[in-house]
Amino acid sequence: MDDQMVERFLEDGFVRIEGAFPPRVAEHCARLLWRETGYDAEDPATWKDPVVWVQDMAQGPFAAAANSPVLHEAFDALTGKDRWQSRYSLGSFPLRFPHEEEPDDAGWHIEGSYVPEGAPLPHTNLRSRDRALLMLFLFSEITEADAPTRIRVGSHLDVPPVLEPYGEPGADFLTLGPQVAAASAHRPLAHATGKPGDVYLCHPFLVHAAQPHHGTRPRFMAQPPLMSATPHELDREDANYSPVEQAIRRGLSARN
Ligand SMILES: O=C(O)CCC(=O)C(=O)O
Repeated sequence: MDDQMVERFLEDGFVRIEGAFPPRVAEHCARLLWRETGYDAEDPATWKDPVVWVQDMAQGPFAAAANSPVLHEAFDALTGKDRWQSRYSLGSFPLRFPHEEEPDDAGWHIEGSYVPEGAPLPHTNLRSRDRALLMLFLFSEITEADAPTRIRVGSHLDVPPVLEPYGEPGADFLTLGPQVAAASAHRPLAHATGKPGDVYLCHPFLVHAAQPHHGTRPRFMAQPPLMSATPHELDREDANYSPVEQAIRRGLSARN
């Protein structure tokens, strides 16, 4: 993670770390994920739904994937040293299978990051309470034909002005979805393609979407958060802003 990569993260809202964890570890994770689906990897007739969601996986290979030295270095560089929480499991796996049927979860959105007391849905606020990054961990070979996540390049800069009026309570992802989709419609498109072991580190406000899978090879990916260890600050006396915070400030000042 050098200065050029940090600058790319600020401008595009994401960086791809190739070989962030060993392909052998990815293979082991994929085997454990197949077991969760109940499908037979060798028999497409058993792949009955377009998407199977798997939640938290805490076996050794998942902890290993999340804790490679190169990822820790990147977490420090993007969110600030000691400002993120280690994680020893991975969660939120949308496993996508080639299918005639369209999935019902392919709209443009940003992730919710915390659930306020009594609220039914996760919220996001301007200072990205609790969430330091959105991460995409790749466990299968993903080309454009394998339903890669769609990303609007630079869209993280369009989101702060959308969030600002909601103040500290923020808003839930159903309220925000159509607004962030409209605010980022002009952005160019990228696809989260790559090899098993690659990881995309994304700004929490990056606007992204799934897509139907009309290829042949199941797509195995996780999109867990990196949680913050300390609250993000948008007004620091010492100006020691992390790139995540700098990008939020950039998004607000571009609007003014
Ligand atoms: O499956 C994908 O490509 C992305 C899924 C996603 O962004 C989500 O459901 O939050």
